Amino acid sequence: MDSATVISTSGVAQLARRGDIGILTIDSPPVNALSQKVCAGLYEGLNALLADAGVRAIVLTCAGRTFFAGADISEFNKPLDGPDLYAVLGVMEGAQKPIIAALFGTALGGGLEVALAAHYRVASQNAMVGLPEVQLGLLPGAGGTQRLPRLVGAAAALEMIGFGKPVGAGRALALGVVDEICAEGAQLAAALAFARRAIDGKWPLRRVQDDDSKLLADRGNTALFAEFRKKNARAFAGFKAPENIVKAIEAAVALPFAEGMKREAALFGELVTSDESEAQRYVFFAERAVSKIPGLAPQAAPRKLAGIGVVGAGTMGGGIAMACLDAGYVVTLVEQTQEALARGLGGIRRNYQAAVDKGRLSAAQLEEKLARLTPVLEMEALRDADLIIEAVFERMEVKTALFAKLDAIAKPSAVLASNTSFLDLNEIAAATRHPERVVGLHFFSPANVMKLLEIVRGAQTGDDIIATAMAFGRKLGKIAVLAGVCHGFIANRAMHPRTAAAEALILEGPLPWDVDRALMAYGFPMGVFSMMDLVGLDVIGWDAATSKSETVQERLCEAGRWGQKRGGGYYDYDEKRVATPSPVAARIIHDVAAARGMKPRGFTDEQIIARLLYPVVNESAKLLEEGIALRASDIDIALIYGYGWPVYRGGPMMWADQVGLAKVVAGLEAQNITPCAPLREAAATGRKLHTL
Ligand code: 3H9
Repeated sequence: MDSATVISTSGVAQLARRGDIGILTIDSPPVNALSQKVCAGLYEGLNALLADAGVRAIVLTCAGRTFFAGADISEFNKPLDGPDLYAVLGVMEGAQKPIIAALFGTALGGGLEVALAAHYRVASQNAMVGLPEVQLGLLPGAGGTQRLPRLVGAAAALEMIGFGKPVGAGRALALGVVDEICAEGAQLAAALAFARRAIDGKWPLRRVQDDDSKLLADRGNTALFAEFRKKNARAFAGFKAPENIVKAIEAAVALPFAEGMKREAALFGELVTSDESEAQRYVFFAERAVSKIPGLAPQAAPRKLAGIGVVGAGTMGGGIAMACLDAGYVVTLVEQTQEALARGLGGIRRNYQAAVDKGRLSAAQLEEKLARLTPVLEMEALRDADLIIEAVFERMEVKTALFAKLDAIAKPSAVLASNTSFLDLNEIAAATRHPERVVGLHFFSPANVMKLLEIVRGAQTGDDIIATAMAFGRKLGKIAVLAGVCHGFIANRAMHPRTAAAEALILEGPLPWDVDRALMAYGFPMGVFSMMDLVGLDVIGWDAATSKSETVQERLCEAGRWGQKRGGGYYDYDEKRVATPSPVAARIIHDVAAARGMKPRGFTDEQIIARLLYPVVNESAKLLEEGIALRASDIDIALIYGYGWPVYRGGPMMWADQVGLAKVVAGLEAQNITPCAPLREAAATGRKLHTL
């Protein structure tokens, strides 16, 4: 192909010509987000090519790794300075020359909306396209909700925009989102050839907004939308954006384009200023910040890991082994007795079999995974492992004895990790001759499912070990959060006050189901009492030998109400483990409260939430102050992925800022809890807690 002649390069925009075809290339690393600068470049570049009498068609593309990946998320709610995205789209749709967008990489959000305002779209075969705004608590606000349905029909648009999952180029072609796909990386050549045909064939200027033929069938079809809402009510609960998206697509079907655009703008306006979207946009950046560890020695490269050893085949060890197998590792699983090993293996096989039964895994994949697992009774089998993860009984002397042994067996380059949830990692590391190779890998149960992995850095843990652990977490598909050593690390320590507050609160009036209902209405997937029943009341700090019938938990446990496994705890459970409020538990609570002279009173859901979650905010601020967490947003991420803190609340730090720190401080004081100094200082000075 003849090379193009560059006409000008200014800022992010390069203008070039190949014969009578103009090429506008935007170059704004890393992902060509549509910042104000990019919009200005697009606006001026397009206008220049449109004004150039020698140009008869325009190809629009990007340099670098991707076509525009969306609006610049960091610029929402910033004052506008220059032409915005709407102005760019106006120029495109008013153009009297065909504009062909050449897509590659990830054409997402505003990026796809730009492409939809072009007359034609050509995509590299490995490109992904989509409107993922819902994941940021938004809707596609640059015509996406009006143009995409015109190309793909209302039902497909509901799926694509409602869930925000990008589709591959092949599917995009089948749906009608793009007009042609080409070999990987050949999008510019293909778009130029496409433009040539458009010029020579005098093709009409095909504006998406002008053709609503695919929408006609659904005009008046209210059932389509009602069913979509009903089917997804659970998935969408608590989120604001999905409902506005459905409304916007309803408008696309029912209204002329210009009116639909006005409706979209109003619905977008509601979302962009909402707390939910502010929280979700923050989480987007927080998720990316969490993997950045400042101050690591530049030469601290991750070690290569191939073989993983797991010591302990209980629930945690089994889950960890599965997580490693799922990531493609070769795993050696060690237990002390044949019986325990067989039980652990049985559990792993059963879990995989359940996935096969649900069609999520093939029988061949199951066998392939198990073929990479070597169950053994001898610790010496770990001599070649690159990483050994201990998941044995949570007692210090057990762990130190094991680490001393591992230290002698493991090869010098091996990383030694403990899955302890509460114990002092430094003491564990001190049992070895090389504490610098000891790290905490704190998985959450079930370890093969839960996304959070806390990487615990001991006083002597080497930088390269931290780098290795972070890379390992990524390979497992986890969100790895770095934590310092303290009792409970980040997630468990931050959430402990919630449990303590809940246990105290039920003596004051609200019953466990009232508390759980308030938490679920707030957005947690499960209430705190349901959670305790699930884990087992007997294993969370109860000892039959010392039980004195003083607390509700003691009374429940003494009565054999150990939770779900016993058919009753705070709730009663039927044979299918369906919970109902328990009159027995209510009586015990009443009796314990009466014995302490407490009289029940009413609490609103808001008061229950303040009572339970303000102490979490306080503990989180302490974690930050003590340097246990690197940044506030790491705590938010840990609680979102470890405890199901609703993403549209942004975690405790973001939520506290939205509630108002003065209110949180006053609420804590009303509970006789002293707000920690940084929280008080932030409230007094107007500083935000939720920094990235
Ligand atoms: C929208 O378009 C609204 C419209 O309807 C218009 C309404 C008017 N903005 O993820 P990565 C940064 S909403 C700003 O690590 P990957 C990111 O923070 C938007 N920055 O790479 C990171 O920075 P750093 C709809 C962004 O290869 C760096 O780029 N679009 C944006 O794993 C690399 O990102 C979306 O929701 C952005 N839009 O994944 C798409 N995107 O290096 C959001 C990325 O400093 N983006 N950055 O940490 C993504 O899904 C992924 O970033 C992508 C690349 C798949 C593109």
